[in-house]
Amino acid sequence: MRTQVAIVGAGPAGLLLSHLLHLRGIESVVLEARSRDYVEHRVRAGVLEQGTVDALVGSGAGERMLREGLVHYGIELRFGGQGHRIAFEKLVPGRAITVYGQQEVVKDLIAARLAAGGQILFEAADVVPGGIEGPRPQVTFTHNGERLTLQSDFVAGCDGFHGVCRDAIPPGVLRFFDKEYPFGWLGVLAAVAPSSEELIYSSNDSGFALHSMRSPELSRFYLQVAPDEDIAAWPAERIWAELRARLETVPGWTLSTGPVMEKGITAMRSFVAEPMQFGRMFLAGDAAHIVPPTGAKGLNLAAFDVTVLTEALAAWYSGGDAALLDGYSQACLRRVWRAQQFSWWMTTLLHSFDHYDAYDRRLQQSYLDYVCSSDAASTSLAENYVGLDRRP
Ligand code: FAS
Ligand code: PHB
Repeated sequence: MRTQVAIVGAGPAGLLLSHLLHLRGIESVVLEARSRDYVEHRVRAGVLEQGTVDALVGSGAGERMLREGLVHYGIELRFGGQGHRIAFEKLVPGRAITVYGQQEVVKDLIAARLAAGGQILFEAADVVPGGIEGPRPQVTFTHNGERLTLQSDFVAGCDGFHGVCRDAIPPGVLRFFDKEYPFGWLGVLAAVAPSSEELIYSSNDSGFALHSMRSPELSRFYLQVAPDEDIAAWPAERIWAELRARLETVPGWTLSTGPVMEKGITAMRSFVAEPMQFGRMFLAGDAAHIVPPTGAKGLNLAAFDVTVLTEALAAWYSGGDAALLDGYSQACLRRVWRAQQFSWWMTTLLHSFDHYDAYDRRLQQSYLDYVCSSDAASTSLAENYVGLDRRP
């Protein structure tokens, strides 16, 4: 098999890259380890930055998102018995977020690719990238019981944190930066109308809780739990009791409950691999970096990486100009580190840390109070949350 760009991974990064390349007349083949059904139902991120919305709409894959996505002009920080709205319309006029599940983005991009005759090989096993240091890389894999080789000009590693592409780069080339957090998130999808119009980030001594949503009928919640928490220890009754304890902290506000459709525990980590490229291999999305989901940046960073990579590949194919390809990593890393710092900041601002003493907790409360009472401080939160403009 032969193509111009071999893409490993059919998550948001790989699918959006394939779609954007197609619009520039550049061929690709996407190799995905899991089934179509699996990737289309994997519940993950939920908040799209303005730039991601623009990329989807601008590329013709945003029509259902515009119809079904929930546009929000603010979020609430809840602590000390009070709710504090971060009003985007006041602080960052004209910018908003769109709440639209990652699995919906994946469904829309798969549909767009297949409608355009794109090639996505699901259940591709034992993917092995090779020859990435030379001009003719290839990816071998097993599909329908047959061992195949895909020859290409470039390989895009969009296979997430646990993929194989990052590890295909020779030892000693990459430098890793990482941080583990002393807690995880228990994510819950519930068939109940949201109890709030907008997202609520709630900070308590007993732990953080987030009230998000997916539609007028579907709510999405997260609870800070121990990093090694066993999901079996969280029956629905306990989930609702803890969500109420951490969210019903403002007089008169109550949480509606309903059937739990899906629950799972996500580790919290920060991670960056530098550089995000080697030879003809380019890493994008979680394959290159991970952020704690507190700032809702993971999916949006992936989208940004592939818009940069698309421009670089288009310059190379249209005129042999390799400057943007050579500068890909640098162009992405400035925004990657901005999102890393913001995600770390939101996480340390809102979560409870066992090693915090009484003095630390007072500092945290004072900082929360300052962020919500100072226009300068809340503007900084708002502009990072809705996403800085798309210039690298
Ligand atoms: P992805 O991990 O989405 O996609 C990688 C794809 O590559 C997957 O489909 C995988 O099956 C495939 N793959 C892996 N290895 C392969 C191999 N060897 N061969 C072929 N294919 C291979 N972000 C938020 O903003 N908010 C959240 O609430 C949030 N929650 C999350 C919960 C979980 C459990 C996880 C893991 C992540 C969460 N994230 C969240 C971050 C997440 O949304 C990522 O940022 C986003 O999926 C990044 O997209 P990709 O880079 O495409 O990686
Ligand atoms: C979500 O809706 O999944 C979500 C929203 C905001 C976050 C993280 C996750 O910070």
